[in-house]
Amino acid sequence: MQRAHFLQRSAGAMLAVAIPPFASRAFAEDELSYKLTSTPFAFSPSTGQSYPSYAYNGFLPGPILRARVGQRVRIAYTNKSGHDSTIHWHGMILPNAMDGVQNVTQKPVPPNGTFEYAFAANPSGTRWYHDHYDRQLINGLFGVFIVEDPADEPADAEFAIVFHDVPSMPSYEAAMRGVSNAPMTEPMDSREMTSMKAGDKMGDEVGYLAHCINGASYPQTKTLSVRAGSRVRLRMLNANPTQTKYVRLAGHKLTVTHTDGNRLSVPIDVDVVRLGVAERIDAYVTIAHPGAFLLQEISSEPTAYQQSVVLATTGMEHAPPQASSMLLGDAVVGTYETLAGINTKPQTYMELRANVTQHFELGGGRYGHSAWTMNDKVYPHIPPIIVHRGDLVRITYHNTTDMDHPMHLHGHVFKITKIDGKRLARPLLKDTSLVRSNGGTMTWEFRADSPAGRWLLHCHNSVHMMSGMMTEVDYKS
Ligand SMILES: [Cu+2]
Repeated sequence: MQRAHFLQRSAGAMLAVAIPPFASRAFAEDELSYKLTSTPFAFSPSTGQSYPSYAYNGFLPGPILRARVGQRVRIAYTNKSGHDSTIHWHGMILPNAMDGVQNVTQKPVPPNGTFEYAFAANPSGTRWYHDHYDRQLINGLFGVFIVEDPADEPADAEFAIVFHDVPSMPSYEAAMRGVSNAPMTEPMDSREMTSMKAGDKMGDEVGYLAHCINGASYPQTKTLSVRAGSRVRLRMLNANPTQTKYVRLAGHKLTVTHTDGNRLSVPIDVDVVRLGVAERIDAYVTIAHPGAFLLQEISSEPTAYQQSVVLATTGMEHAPPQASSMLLGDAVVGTYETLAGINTKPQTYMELRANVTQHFELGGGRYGHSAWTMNDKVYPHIPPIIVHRGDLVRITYHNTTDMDHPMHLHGHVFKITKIDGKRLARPLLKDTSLVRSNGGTMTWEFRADSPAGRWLLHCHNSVHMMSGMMTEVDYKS
């Protein structure tokens, strides 16, 4: 009891500083206990600003939760948010009743109600947790959940980097009706921007009032202390509900080792990391020399500089930091194709002999309309994919809309095997993946070997999810 209380009090404070090595005592325990309490929260990312939000244990983002892989975890949740609420453990494979989806896997936790989540932490990697009600998710109820893998390359320092933003709620409401006037924010020379045609009326973007890393806007983000020559691990999460983030560390390449917490078979060096909504990237970097370096979002949004944090070596904390261009230029961007390679010899690839196949046409999003569809239907009218334990499942997508869709499957890790007709050389292990706009296609493969139940399959863009782009993978015995 005392220990859980300690974790509740101390965990959040760790967020802006290096993640300390997991205490050997905690590592050895059979079971870890955490307490999470959601409350309304006045969020102040910069002096003089205050936005009505929510927080877990008084922290936004919530405390970093950690466990060793396979360790039993109990999380006692108390809902003081004032609204119905649940917690979803994103990227975890756990009993279906613990998945935290209101009215699908559990009854909503009512205001002042409690619920105990209990499961074994699996699989290893950078996972996260968040409320499954959109208003609370987009306004602060999210945090990182690290499942330690003892086989990972050791690092001299480790930081969780959460990219999050304060939504303009009128803009969010307008986007739900398809009449928002918020602009796209990808880098000016990105594929998304250059494929725009003059006069394109989006209507579906959400405007943001502040851009943050780990609970603050630059220059008030807390500087991360590093040593020259040290090997640093960054566990990055895009907790923004609608926007893809491009991220660069000035003067350094980033070595990507994990996508959504799952280890790449070959680490890949990139200049720019791309993080779709809800995605995680783990990257290692060796600090080249003494200095101060800006880790920043690359974007066409005029206030994007707020989403920056300085990595500084001792004595350089107050030096003007080295920064990056807001254009991609000829930078190597960590797209799926960059991370996985393209297979030029398709005959060498053993295709999964799927016995369950499902194709989805992703549609909707017309100006002035609210519907986002899968095969022309909206949730709950989209027939679920029915599987039996042991089935080999292939899902294909064709995105006919003008926005990328970060499609997320609960309770499973799938492989991306094919993008836009090209086979990946080293299929990527993911729980969320961007299906490219304007005709993009993608193939997922996975074995249905998760616990039985109803697992949501949906777009993680909150506007799209709430406007119908959601179905289920349901296990039948
Ligand atoms: Cu979407």
